[in-house]
Amino acid sequence: MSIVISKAEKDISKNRTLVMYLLTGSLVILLMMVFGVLMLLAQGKMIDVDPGFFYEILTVHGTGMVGSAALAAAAVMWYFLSKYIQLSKGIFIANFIFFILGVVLVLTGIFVYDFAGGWTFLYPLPAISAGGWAVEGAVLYLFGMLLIGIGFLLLFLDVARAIIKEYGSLGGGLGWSIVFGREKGYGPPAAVVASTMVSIVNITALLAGATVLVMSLINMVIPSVKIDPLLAKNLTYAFGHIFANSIIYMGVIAVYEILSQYTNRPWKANRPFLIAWNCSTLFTIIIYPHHLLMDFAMPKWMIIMGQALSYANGLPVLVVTAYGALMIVYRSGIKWDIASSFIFLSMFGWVLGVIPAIVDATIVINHVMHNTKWVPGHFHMYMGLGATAMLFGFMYYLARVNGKGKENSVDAISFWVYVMFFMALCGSFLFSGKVSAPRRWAEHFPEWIQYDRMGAVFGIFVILAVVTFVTRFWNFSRSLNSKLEEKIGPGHHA
Ligand code: HEM
Ligand SMILES: [Cu+2]
Repeated sequence: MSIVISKAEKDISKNRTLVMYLLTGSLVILLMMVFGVLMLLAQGKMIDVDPGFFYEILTVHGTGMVGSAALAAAAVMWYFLSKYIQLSKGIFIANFIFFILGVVLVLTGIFVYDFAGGWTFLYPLPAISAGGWAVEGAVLYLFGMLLIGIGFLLLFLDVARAIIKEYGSLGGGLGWSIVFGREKGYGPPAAVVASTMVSIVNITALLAGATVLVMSLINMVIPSVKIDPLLAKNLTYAFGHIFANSIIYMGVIAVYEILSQYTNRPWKANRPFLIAWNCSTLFTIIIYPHHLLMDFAMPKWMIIMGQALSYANGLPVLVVTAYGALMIVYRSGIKWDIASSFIFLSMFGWVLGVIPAIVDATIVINHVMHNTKWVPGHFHMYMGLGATAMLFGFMYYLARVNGKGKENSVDAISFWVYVMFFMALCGSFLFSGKVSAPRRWAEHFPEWIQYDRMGAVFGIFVILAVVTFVTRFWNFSRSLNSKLEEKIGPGHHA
């Protein structure tokens, strides 16, 4: 009896940390969506916002979305990976604490000291704002980012450690013996393969990010210490590109695990699957120069590599996953609830978003489209309909697993509102790009404004839908608290 309860307690307490991650992540996403609509209202001249404040909102929206989606996606990874290997709960909690501390500093830097240099904090802009913000603001922002990065770095180091312990090496986690034909059969569970990839690319990304953050901080304190701006830009985009991409590679673990549970069919890591993940591991790291196609001082081979391999980057994993998802669902008699619908949608959103991204990664097109709203148009598609769909799907799944999965028509309607209006929102961005509206401009010409206004309306509907998802999850988390108190008494939280 006591054994049964203590295991249950363990499960629930495990879920409590997870729930903190997901609740924080989804609440921040919701709040950032409100900021997103504010930007569109400002660009559409429906509200009057000081341009300086617009760029503060832009900074907080970009930073906050990627950070909170990564936090929630890390929870997805951690949850499923814990089925196969022993991860440190202490590190999992430490990452959360680093995250909260970092967020406080970042928010103070932005809203108290007016830092508005964008999530790219591109050297030397943070230090030289021509009076836009106090240097204290930039220091707080960069230091906050550094703390968030250290937390994630600890988490991925722990993931790598646990994978090496169980599978001998990171190559073991990526199924090299199968890839290189030394063995026949299947590799490690899909969740392990994906987590190995993510820990490799993100440890790389976070080290690059920490390097440029520390260098910039030193430069701000001792201005005579200068950095090569091109090096700084390379480090920044290596970090930004990889870290933002990793969200979907963590979220996709929910696709593998949830679809195989719902269909009662295993998702096996066969050789093509493993080869795809190995390719994406390498490509994700080396294609970031597609963010520097306009930088003529870059070595030409890096630019060409950035373009050529960008086509190949996400594609292998996307193909094996989308194909695998169709196959596993085909004639399986799967039950379509909100969780499985979100998971299936996420494949669709990912595929759809990659198409305009590939278009943009073509140098000739990039020279025209780059820095137009075409770019936010494509990444909102795979972030909003791909990555965050995986996260919301996982939140519904978690409630269901814990016996709190009572969904009703409000959830179903919200799901469809989310899909339709998010798609429309992305469409409005792509249209803005088509009429050459630049991205990241507070002031828009009259020709561009109609798309901003449409986008604002679509965004409001998206927010309403997300309020439903977050409220559901909130209620579930409260029921989890009372369940824990019943079992072990109040004031005795694990
Ligand atoms: C209601 C939903 C959303 C709305 C209305 C919205 C709106 C916006 C707007 C207006 C911009 C600035 C575009 C410009 O350059 O002029 C933007 C940028 C951005 N958004 Fe969103 N967004 C939403 C959801 C999301 C989601 C779900 C994510 C990611 C998880 C995201 C990530 C970003 C990023 C990374 C940027 C770029 C910031 C920069 O250029 O520095 N957004 N968004
Ligand atoms: Cu990129």
